[in-house]
Amino acid sequence: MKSTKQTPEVKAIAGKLKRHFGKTLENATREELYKASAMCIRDEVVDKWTAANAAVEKKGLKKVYYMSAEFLMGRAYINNLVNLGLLERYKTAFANLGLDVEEVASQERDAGLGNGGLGRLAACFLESLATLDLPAMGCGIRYEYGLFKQRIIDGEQVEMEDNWLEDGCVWEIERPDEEVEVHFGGEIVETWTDHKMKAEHKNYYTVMAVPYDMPVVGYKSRCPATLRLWSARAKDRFDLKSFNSGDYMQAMQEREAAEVISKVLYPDDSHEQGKQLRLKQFYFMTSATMQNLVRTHKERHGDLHSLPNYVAVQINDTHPTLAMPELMRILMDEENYTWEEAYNIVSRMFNYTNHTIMAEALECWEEGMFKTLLPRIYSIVQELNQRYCEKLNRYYPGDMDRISNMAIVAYGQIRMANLCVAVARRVNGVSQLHGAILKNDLFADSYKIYPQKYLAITNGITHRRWLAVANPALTKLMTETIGDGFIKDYRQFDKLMEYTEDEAFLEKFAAVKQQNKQRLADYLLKKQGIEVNVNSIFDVQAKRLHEYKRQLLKCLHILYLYNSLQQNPDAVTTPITFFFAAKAAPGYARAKSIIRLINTIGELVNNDPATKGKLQVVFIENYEVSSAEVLIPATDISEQLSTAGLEASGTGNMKFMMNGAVTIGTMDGANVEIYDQVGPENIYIFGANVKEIKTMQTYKTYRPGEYFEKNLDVRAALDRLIDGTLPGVSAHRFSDLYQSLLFGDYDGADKYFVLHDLPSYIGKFARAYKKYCTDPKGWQKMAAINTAKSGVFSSDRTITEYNDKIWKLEKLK
Ligand code: NBG
Repeated sequence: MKSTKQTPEVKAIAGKLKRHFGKTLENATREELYKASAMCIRDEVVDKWTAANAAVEKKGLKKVYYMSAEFLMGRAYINNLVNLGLLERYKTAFANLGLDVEEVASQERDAGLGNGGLGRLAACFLESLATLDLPAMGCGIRYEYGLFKQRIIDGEQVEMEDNWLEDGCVWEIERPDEEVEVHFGGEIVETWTDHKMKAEHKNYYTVMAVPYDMPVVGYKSRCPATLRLWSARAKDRFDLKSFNSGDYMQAMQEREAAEVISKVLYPDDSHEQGKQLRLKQFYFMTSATMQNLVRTHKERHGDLHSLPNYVAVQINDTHPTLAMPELMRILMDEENYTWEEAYNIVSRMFNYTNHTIMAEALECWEEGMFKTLLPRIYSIVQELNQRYCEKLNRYYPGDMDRISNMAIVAYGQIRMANLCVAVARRVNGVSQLHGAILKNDLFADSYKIYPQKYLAITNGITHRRWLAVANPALTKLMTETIGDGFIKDYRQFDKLMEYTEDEAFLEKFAAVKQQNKQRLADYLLKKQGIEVNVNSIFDVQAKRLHEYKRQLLKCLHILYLYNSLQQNPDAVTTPITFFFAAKAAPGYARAKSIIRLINTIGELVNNDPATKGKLQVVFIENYEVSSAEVLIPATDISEQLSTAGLEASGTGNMKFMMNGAVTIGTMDGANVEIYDQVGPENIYIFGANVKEIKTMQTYKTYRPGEYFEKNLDVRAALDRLIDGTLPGVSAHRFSDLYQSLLFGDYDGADKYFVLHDLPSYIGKFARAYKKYCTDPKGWQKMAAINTAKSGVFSSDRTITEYNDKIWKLEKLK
């Protein structure tokens, strides 16, 4: 390491190295350099954050609490530098030390406290809130283990623990002074005085909730957001009494039992499991947040009646639902408010976002378990239910079917979505299509009573991370072309439209893509030892593995191309690399089989002389935020294949579009709005739309067998799953997948309509392929239009809408 010019940053880093590690610039490890420099950056962040918190408090500004069981933050280092406007200085500092800032930054572990879209959306929202100077706090759980790390061994997914806190996290600040008690179990004793019931919770056990704060800085703004994550601890960290009496196991067990609550993020995406611990986790984070919020408000304003003027709460899917009955409990049992007073406050403060209509993801808790674990919350939920059903009976007199469908408690189950819909002030969907499905389908009966409750706010992504951080080459080109105003103001993306006919610009745009393809190739060589052809088309499907997202459809398409090449070597001229990146929930056997299938198809096409060099299948291991940042900017074709009506929005689709990929997709979720932005000539739409799917469902007219019989291409592709020609697996390995496509799980049809949409997909892909091969200029123009039209998918737009329509926060000036 050469140590030459001492910039202020170099000096600061040297100072931290000396004080915290007893090292110098010359003998520090890369990891220590990362930590020392991150500490310098953190100082800047914390200065800003402390000042902003004081200013927000002084001015008494309203704040949004964004409650979420997941925050998929990824790395913070480069993002913080970009947002603080310090990237160039740190680049120079490390260049002086003979190092590359990106390389240092890659020492940071991803904060992977989320599964997919829902958790990443929460992370994007915090960054936009900060950039827009809107006072905000994200509230969740400080899982000791994030989402599992995925390894692929012999083609199969293997899960490893993600011990992300092992070496500490530079960005978090522990707040022991703000810890609170959370109570579980026990029983409720009711006493009546003057016609007023007092509920007392007895014989409960206590878990301590300790907050850790992580400031999230915005881009050139004043008001960093706070991500507050709660960590569970035993009340007595160490019970000396039982230890001394020789009862070591007892002492250790109690501690373990408490701390297990924040041990691990549930790695399921739309699939439920581990019920009781999950319920504990959700109550833990909601109770801690509500107690904290009440305490803060009382300190500042005394009276809690004014809470809704100072606080808006957004519930991210149903996981934090219990915050509503929990606040009722605090107001009634601890603050002596009447039911009516408490309900009045709660029903004005809370709003609920629904993120999926998949039935298995709409949380229900078994009544018995709920009552045992949370007896007081149970009685409040019962009362909420009773009053709600009485109200419903006035709208739908005697219509018991409808009322029991809408009830909060029915058939021994407590239904979180119904509780949200009953109590929350606003209920929103995450794309226009999804919002309409909520109104007309999922919550139709409630919508008829409370139409003013419902709205749709299309998701967004922060273009600081997904463009400025992830794609510096494109950011530079855009800055040279239209100035850097777009980084703060998403509306300025549109200025690029002027250049989409400009040959010189398009050439540079293509060069940027090429550079990013090379970057991905280097990354894969280093990480997985895989070589990819940077002169091939990069076709990417990256998202959680789920049947409704239809990775299987893509598999069948590749088998179709493979079959075509066996007969006609000219069927593929320009080579194509198919990238898949996906984690499957560990308990979701079929999803794991699909991963195995992808890798098996890879083995087939990557090694067959007829396809080698023309088709390549690459499975990117352990898809996470930091790998997405390398993958997305390198993509030519973005695969968005969900069955119409099932993907609530999608946000990956927006990231790809922004980075100049052309979408091939169904009319689903936000794809519909991408289509509206770019126009039919700049997107490839295939397959059945929502209406057509509905018709097939209603009249049961979908018969997969017919596609199999009549379409020889479909049949030949599908037959590969069971005819013994796939390498390395027995002929039975994929018979379940085969069956699922032909017969489904019930009703004799696959509920994801894969074979129905496959011929249409094959046709559309062929059109896209032809365009890419025969009209490269035309393709570049399409790609550039996609970037130019992506501004509206910035989460700055999304957050502005939430604020205008729901939260009504005032900016910190
Ligand atoms: C996901 C949807 C996506 C959507 C994100 C963010 C869940 C439960 N839902 O379509 O599947 O983009 O939420 O809203 O993760």
